[in-house]
Amino acid sequence: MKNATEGLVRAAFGRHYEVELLDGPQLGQTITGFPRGKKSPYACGDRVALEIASADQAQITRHLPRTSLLYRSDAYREKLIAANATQVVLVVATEPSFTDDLLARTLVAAEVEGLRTLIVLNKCDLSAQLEHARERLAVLAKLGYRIIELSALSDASALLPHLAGETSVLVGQSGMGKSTLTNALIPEAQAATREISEALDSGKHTTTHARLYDLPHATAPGGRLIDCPGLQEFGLSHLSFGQIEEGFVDFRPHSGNCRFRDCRHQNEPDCAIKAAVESGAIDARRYEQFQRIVSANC
Ligand SMILES: Nc1nc2c(ncn2[C@@H]2O[C@H](COP(=O)(O)OP(=O)(O)O)[C@@H](O)[C@H]2O)c(=O)[nH]1
Ligand SMILES: [Mg+2]
Ligand SMILES: [Zn+2]
Repeated sequence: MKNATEGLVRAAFGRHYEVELLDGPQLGQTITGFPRGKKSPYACGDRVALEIASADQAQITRHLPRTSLLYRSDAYREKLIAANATQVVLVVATEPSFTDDLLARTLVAAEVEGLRTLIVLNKCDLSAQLEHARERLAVLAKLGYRIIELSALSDASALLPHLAGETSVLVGQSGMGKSTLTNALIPEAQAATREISEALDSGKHTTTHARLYDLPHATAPGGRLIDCPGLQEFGLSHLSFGQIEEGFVDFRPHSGNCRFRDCRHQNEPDCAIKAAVESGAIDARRYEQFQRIVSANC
């Protein structure tokens, strides 16, 4: 007789998942969950239905309704990042340099999914590139995006007030300091990282899978944090022209005001977006970024 129950995906390894049981006699315990068939359609943060197979293994039969799903895609497949997150924390650093493209694409994905966004400029102790990084982020600050400057190695507490009650997913290129932030905010996370790197006997701490942590109640009540592997690209093949446009918050006041309803905002007459770029209402760099994302999708 199979024992059905519910669980929370704490870590996603691709072909299997670490799942915390949310009910039944093993409540609170963690078991290994396997998907049915060849697909791995679950993400870190998913609530799933399970059939318990043994004391430490279960089959995942489906995911329960999601409040959000952050994912990226290329022409061939979708890559799930996190389920049920409420906020995307985009981590960039003074060094190594970050790419505007990844930043813009992540913001679009978050906007379309209705997630709150927060940008962290990390490694502010490395002051040589600090001003340059600030200048690059200024265009986003002007749009109203919240930007928090900190040095995760010495003090990550500036982030705490923004994490209470949210399920935040850390997104960014590798080496920006996502895991350092996680370790600074969550005591158990540090232990887990150390154990893994000792077991592998490598000095490296490269994150290979997404993991969901509970933030301490004393510092960020109700907060959860998902640390993810670094991204080099954020493919948006799953988004339509209209969705990408919607993801550019600065385009919204002008959208729908072009002469042609199917305006691509290139060389059409009476284009409200181009007019806004010319008047300075839309930053030219944002317009170019939009055109790059849209043309990559064709
Ligand atoms: N100087 C400095 N280095 C940092 C800071 N935060 C992280 N690092 C370093 O940056 C490197 C990459 O950090 P990591 O957390 O693994 O980045 P992740 O790939 O985004 O998870 C590590 O060597 C960290 O020690 C910081 O605030 N200042
Ligand atoms: Mg990492
Ligand atoms: Zn137009």
